[in-house]
Amino acid sequence: MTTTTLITVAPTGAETARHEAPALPVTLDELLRTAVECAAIGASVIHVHVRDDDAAPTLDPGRLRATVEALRERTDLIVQLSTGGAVTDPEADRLAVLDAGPEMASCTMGTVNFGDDVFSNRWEFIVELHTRMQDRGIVPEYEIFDLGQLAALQRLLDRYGLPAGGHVHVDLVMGVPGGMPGTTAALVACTQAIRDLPAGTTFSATGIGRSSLPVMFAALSAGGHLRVGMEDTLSYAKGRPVESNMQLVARAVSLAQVAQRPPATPAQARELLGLAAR
Ligand code: KMH
Ligand code: ZN
Repeated sequence: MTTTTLITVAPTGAETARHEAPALPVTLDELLRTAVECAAIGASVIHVHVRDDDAAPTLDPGRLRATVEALRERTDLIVQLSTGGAVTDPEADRLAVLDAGPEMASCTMGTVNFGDDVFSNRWEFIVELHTRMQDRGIVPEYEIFDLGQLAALQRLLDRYGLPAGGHVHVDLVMGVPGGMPGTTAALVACTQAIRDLPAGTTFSATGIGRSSLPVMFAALSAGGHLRVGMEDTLSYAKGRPVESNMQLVARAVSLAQVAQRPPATPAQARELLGLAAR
């Protein structure tokens, strides 16, 4: 029985320009401030994309490493680097993200139309990410943009074995134009497919844009965990732009408390996800 809620903050992403959302944390200082604030109110995981000096998305190895080190020094959050990057990032650079030494990294389970773009995740690339993470003891979060990607995950685990730590955790990224819709029905369909994955598999969910709230309610009622943040949501309510990542985390925390599943501490989150204690 799930007693706590893992709350992941995804503060920046790779798609939104600073001028579209002035509160978007794009510098290391801004990211650290956001991380400290969100950790203080209940986030336990941070899903990280970094930006360059012009606030453009980058997978620069030096910046990634410095970001991981600074976050570990300043917070107890589980640092999960994005290997998705931006839709234009080459596979080699996405694989090299693992060299920055995060505790966790994302691993998207298939190619998906992504608005007007294509987010490419070939089978061989997925296998390479999964097996490199196994070798290095990095715990994956499997990003699921569509129902069939859960079947792909089952195939991956059948052929290549469990991830580092032995626990399987997926994140349902719902409402991307081109992926599954951010609806209760779609989330329930995913929970059925998750039953075919190894016993104890956990899931979190995030709804892009206006699907944020319906997905949050559906995930909580289905025993799932939550991801929120400005990577996914820029509108707090109709006509009200998001003021900060903390505002979104605070809302997730209050809903988790209403559901009587308070936020997991980072230590509880490490235990749940099969990570070594710090
Ligand atoms: N930026 C998207 C194309 C991930 O971080 O792993 C991919 C993404 C998924 O954000
Ligand atoms: Zn991401």
